[in-house]
Amino acid sequence: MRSETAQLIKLEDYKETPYVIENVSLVFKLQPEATEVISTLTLFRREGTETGAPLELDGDDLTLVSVAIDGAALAEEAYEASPEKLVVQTPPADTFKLEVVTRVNPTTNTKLEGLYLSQGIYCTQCEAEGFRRITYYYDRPDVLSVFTTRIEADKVTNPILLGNGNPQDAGDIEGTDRHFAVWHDPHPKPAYLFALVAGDLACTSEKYTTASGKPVDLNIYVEKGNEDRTDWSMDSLIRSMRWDEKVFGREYDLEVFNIVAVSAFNMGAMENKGLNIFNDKYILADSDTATDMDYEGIETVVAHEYFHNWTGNRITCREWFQLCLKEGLTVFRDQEFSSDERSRPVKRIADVIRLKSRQFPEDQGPLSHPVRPTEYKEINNFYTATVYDKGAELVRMIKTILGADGFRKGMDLYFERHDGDASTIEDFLKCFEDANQQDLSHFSLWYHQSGTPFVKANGSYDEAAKTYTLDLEQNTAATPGQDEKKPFFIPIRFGLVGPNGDDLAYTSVEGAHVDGDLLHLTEDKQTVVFHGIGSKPVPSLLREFSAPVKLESTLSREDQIFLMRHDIDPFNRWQATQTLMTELLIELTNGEEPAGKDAFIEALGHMAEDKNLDHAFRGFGLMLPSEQAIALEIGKDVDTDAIGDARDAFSKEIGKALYDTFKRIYDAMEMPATFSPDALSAGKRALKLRCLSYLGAAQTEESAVLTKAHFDNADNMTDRMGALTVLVIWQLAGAQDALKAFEARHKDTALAMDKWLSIAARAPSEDAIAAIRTLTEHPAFSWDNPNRIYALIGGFLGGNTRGFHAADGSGYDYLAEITLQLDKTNPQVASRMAKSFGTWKNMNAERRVKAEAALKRILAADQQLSTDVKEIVELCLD
Ligand code: 0A1
Ligand code: ZN
Repeated sequence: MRSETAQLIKLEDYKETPYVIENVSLVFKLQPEATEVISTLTLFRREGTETGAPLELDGDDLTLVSVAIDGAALAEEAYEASPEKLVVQTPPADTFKLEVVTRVNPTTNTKLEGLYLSQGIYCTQCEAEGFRRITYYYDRPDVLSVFTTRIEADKVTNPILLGNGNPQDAGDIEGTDRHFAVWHDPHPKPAYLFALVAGDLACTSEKYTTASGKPVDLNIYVEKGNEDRTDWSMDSLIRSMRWDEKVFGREYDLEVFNIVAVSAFNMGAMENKGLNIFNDKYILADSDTATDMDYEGIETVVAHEYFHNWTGNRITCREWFQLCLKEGLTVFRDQEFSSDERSRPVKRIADVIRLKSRQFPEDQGPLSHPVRPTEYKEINNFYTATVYDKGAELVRMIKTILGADGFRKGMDLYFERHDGDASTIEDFLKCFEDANQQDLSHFSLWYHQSGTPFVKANGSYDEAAKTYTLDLEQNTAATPGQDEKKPFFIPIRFGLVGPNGDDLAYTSVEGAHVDGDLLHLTEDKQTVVFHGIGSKPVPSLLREFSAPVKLESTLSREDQIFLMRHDIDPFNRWQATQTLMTELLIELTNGEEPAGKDAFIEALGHMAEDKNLDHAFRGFGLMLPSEQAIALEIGKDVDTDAIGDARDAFSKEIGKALYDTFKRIYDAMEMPATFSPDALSAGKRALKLRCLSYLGAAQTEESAVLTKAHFDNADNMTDRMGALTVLVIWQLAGAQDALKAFEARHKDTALAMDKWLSIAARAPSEDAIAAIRTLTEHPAFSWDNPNRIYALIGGFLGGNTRGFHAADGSGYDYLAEITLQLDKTNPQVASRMAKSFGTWKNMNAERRVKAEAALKRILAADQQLSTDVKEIVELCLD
């Protein structure tokens, strides 16, 4: 059951199941309120299990109809059934067939786990523990079985019936208005990869031939009326399939690959074998409703789910503690795919922005956990930025340390050795060790030790000796459950930049393992001496962001500006800009007048106009750190109003100082005649909009007119949404008209209205909570659909820092209120919202008092809390 009795699950308690499930045959008699599920399991006793040992299967909220073994109904005393468990006391033989009939109600399933209805479409979500909401089963990833699924449903309302694997049979059910389809998946899989879909869906199809010549039917199913919005996702799928063949040597392994887009979905998408189910946000796109970021997101998520076919499905996880085995690796693979399809440095910058804005706060607060945790109460709470994004960074570091060839050898061995297995991180690392004869035991600490390491670097040049000495130090603050930290193995890519911008060569080095441009920092403190350095260099450290650490450099502002202009590593040019912006913004927040501000603004102008740089890169370069990023950097006693004021004032100052520059770039930008989502066009739009946002920040009459005209003339969603955001955030003339015009144009397109809701949620307001309450009454909003909640409530929590962290505590009170409200219908969504409390300890005393009280109010509420919410709130209060 939930909360009160929720127990701590521990990695050390892992044990194999006493029985093995060889085959699963499922029959679904779909009915909106009473679906019958007939499950026939072929089981045998595992070697080592005592004869007659009880068989205990998982359930969640199940109604048992009947239970039989080898065709004979079980006597009442032979089993025990509750909604959460089915126990057969003494199974009669070593091999037997268990037939269980359960009844479930898809209509009332608001948790969106198990079998549910989304806009009249039956669909399932079984990861992590949703299968037990369908039938009693060993609902854990190390139980792999061959599934055959028969789906029966009404012909008119559900003409399309889909399951995992290949289609085997289909037809009418005589004498009824129902029909059936049978799907067979030859690849043994855990239950979390099970899926079915039934509904009246439109479909777009393509034919694909794998590298070895096998034909595959590709289908994307969507709600009727959306079929002309699937071109981009289909294109992304085909490119992903080719890429995985070319880069990892992995081919698809079934006759069909089906994707279904549904509107009610808790997460982004799900990699069910042969039948991916997607949140429609990550499938549907056309230029009128999707932004360039949406196009990129679709490309990434389609690729991610497809790549799971090998990293996740063919090789799965032994238990959920190994989640990063499939997720970190698959995120790494989708990042590499996008880097190859687009600009690698720009993609790297985007990924690091994401890591620093989502994972760093998590790892520096009460919700910090290792990439491979060792305990949890609710696994759904561990689909985190740490598991996914830091997990991907760890795989990237393995590649950095071993080199591209060594990495590929390790991956090849992993696929060869573990295909068909439920594996562990230890198995994964062993493949890289064995393929490269290298010891990765020190490196493996990254999987077990949580927290963001802080690396300090201090350099000095000895002109007479021609040496450059780098003092390096690493330190990781204590995190929950881990007081003492050991030093990490940190690969630091670097360059010693000479006066003309070229990297200086060294003749020899001592104090650390250094190979070319890669230095291994392995101890708490290391002094590294480079010999043969002809002139005083500026060190460029952590190029390409070679490790997920926070680098504290002692470089002067002049040196940072030098790197911003001259570093050959584009990532570090961007990083130097960010470091400077952050330093200046913190001083401005503290009411100081920062030294070097004008020189920085001038350098920013140069970067904006540097034609040698990618448009998208320049767009990113101009972006100020978010208010949350500044808050995290300040770290304690944060006053979000002061940060907001400083950031607004600095935006305005930059906007005014570089007004002509931004206007010139804006006016001169040549755009293609028709919309295309390609990276170059998207980069141009991003840079143009970044310039517009600074012009808007300057709040001149001209810039208001320009922004409104940009909005009115937009022929695509990127420009329309970008201009609307500038109008609303800077409260420019025309903002209200633009909001109304947007609404009138998109009122019938939910995904487009989500953008409207999130912009409205960010609007500056005297009474932000009243504004949000009003927006919850808007017809575009619904408490029943996660996307609407993520847009409005998520937009407020993540995008309206002043409102959420209001000093009077109103934002915290509101979050407590909606956490409790959402917990009654959808605990996963409730706990995702509640995670916004994760930074409360960094706030100033006034805010901390209010946040703590709000958190305690959740625990004390007169309602049964889900394990999901309870665990998050308790961790926050710990
Ligand atoms: N495995 C999916 C994400 C996912 C996880 C959990 C879900 O429900 C609790 C749904 C989807 C992925 O990584 O894409
Ligand atoms: Zn995934």
